[in-house]
Amino acid sequence: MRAWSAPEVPVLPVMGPPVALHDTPSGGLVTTTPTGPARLYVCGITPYDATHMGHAATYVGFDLLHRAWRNAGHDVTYVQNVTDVDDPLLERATKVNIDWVELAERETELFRQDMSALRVLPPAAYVGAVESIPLVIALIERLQAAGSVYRVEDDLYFSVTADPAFGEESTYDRETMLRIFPERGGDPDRAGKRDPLDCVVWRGEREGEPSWESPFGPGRPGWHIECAAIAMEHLGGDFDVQGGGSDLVFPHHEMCAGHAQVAVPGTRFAQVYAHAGMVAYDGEKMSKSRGNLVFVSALRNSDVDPMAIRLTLLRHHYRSDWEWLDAELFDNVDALADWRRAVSLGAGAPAAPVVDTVLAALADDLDAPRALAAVDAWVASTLGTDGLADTSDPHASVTMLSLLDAALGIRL
Ligand code: 5CA
Ligand code: ZN
Repeated sequence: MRAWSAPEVPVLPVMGPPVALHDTPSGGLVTTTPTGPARLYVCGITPYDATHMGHAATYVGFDLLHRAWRNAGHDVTYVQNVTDVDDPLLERATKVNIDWVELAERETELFRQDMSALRVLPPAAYVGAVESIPLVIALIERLQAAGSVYRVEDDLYFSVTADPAFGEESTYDRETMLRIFPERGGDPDRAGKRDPLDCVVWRGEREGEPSWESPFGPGRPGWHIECAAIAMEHLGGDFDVQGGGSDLVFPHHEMCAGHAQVAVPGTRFAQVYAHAGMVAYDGEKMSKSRGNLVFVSALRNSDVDPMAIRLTLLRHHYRSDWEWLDAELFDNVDALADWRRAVSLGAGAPAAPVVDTVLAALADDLDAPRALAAVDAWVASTLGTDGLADTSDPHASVTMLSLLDAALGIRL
């Protein structure tokens, strides 16, 4: 599948520090140590509706990781999927009476435009579930060979007990897993399952649903096996970071890890599992199923500067849960105007210390709010809003422009 076009990113004259990231399984900070290109997988959209601020916050968050690695001297191999066949997509297509393929293509294209506008660096491989069906079939065959797959009517299930490390990604106890599983696509009560937590890897054909031929009969891929197959194919085992929103901690990332670890015993799926917080609106998690959405494209259509949207997202640490407030967007439109005024002066307050602070903050679990505080302070000193204007650095504007672009993805 085609990704979106890459924005130009300035190369900074100084190298950023190694990047540390919060890891869900260990609950602590882990310094990433890529050997060769840093390998990142971030779970992509299910394209049945437009990109909302929750999606945008997650992808902008992991874009900071992409940029921090590049600024630390690493090449980055970034892979993202598109869940272009799954229950919610098919349900929406039926509801609005449009062909599911057309719906998926339309919303994926809108997502590309939203990501470009927000200056999110594109993945090197942008991979759909449908085009990955041969990979999914091959992975299911490996799981079958390992004895971890069984049939319930026309569906194939993965035995979670086949992975000795099952549960280590989320660290949830069984009771918590059983509570969350049905809320996120699981079917604990299905008769014939060996363990209520076992998940579907191949869903046999249902009337009115699309299906593909396979050695297990016609059907379509389960959700978790899609990401496991795509990540293993495009990144190999034990890649650096598996990312997504915190709603994917369980079952999605646990099951992906389980599939990969049973297919290739003795390996880990990913070294670090990183999760972005949930963005709410009107007091509840912003989600397509609840309908409490603020769309990136709607704001763009109302001539909101995408950089103001990005700045608003960056004001919140990627791991925190927060609520989208329109007032914050307006504040950030004003802040950007101040930033632009400051960099238009040429000279300004010393920029080198800001470079160090911003790179250090971002390498420390992508602490964008701390980085932005340093930028705001530089703007205030340069404009003299906190006293006398400081113009002691003749090259300040040039330095700041490339720093904001390279590290934060804000192009003024
Ligand atoms: N296609 C699957 C992943 S394989 C999926 O979860 N799609 S999604 O469209 O529902 O979400 C896309 C990405 O946005 C996921 O990483 C998800 O964790 C994240 N996300 C969804 N809702 C929110 C939200 N309210 N706040 C932050 N991130 C969110
Ligand atoms: Zn995924």
